[in-house]
Amino acid sequence: METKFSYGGSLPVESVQDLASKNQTEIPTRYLQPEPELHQIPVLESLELPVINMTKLLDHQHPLHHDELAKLHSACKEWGFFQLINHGVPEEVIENMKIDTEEFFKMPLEKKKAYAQQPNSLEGYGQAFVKSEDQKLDWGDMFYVQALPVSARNMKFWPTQPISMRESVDKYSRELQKVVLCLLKFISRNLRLNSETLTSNFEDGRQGMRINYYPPCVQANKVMGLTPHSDATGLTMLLQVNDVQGLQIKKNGKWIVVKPVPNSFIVNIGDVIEIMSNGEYKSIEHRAVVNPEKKRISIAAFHGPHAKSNVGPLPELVKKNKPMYKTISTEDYLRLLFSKKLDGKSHIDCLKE
Ligand SMILES: O=C(O)CCC(=O)C(=O)O
Repeated sequence: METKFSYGGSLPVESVQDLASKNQTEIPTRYLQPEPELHQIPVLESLELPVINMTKLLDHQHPLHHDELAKLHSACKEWGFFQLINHGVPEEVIENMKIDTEEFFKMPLEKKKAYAQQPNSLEGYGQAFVKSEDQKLDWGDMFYVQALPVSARNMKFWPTQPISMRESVDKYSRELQKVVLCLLKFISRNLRLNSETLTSNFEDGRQGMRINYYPPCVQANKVMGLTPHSDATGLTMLLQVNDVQGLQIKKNGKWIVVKPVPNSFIVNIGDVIEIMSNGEYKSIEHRAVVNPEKKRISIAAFHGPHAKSNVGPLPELVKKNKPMYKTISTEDYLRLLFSKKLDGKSHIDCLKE
């Protein structure tokens, strides 16, 4: 049975979807970001994320199996991000998740508020990581639940409307967990580990599901949908729900625009894999920008180790090289994470040796 920890919550703020529906010509200053933070770093449209084909990874007889493994290694090492195709998640499971997500956000504010975040919890409908009254706010709402392990679910936050949403989230979360465990086996092999090494930490692990809703914004180039950050967990699978781009990742000092490939998931290395790999793979900062005319919805599923696992460099990887990060319990790690606002890779820096 998973212990339910409380990691502190987020200060309640107005729904951005509601604010955007008021058709103001100027938005409140709390959402306007300082110019340098928005536009100092150049944005590049021309680079494409590596695309990894799961079929080639799974089929050991495939003539390109070893090439695909090498491609995965280079994607994890050089990019920290890739798009995954032929992932095996049934189309119906993805479609149902998309439909119910859209329907949830179409509900009137009061109905969504029935699932509002409570003090001291990040689950539910609201915003994440609002830690002070003078902090700049992101132009987006979110809905977050702890989806796995099943024993950690708090059903109070699981919508009963739309009527199929609970089932959709359940099926979707289990399918994604399978894909992640599979990918972790290949990642282990690429790190010269036994193929079960990473999965032994992530089997029955934690999965958080965050649905991000970014309404259109009349001052889109002055706001941020989601502040630059790296993901604190191990491996994230991101699904773009509607056909509007917004994700950008930092590479070689530039923001790279991500153009999702149809029927793919965008997968990224999180801080826990950076730490466990002793820095061989790096979690990469990313952000979401906002469209002036269209809403954008994405679903991020964050996969972390199980509660009994420690977060630290894997012993097999520190035989020859010294550990680059401290080792702490998963519980202390999560406490550290949720005590701060999102701020690039600042929280992993606290763990550097
Ligand atoms: O909306 C996106 O594309 C990015 C989402 C994300 O980075 C997150 O939820 O942590």
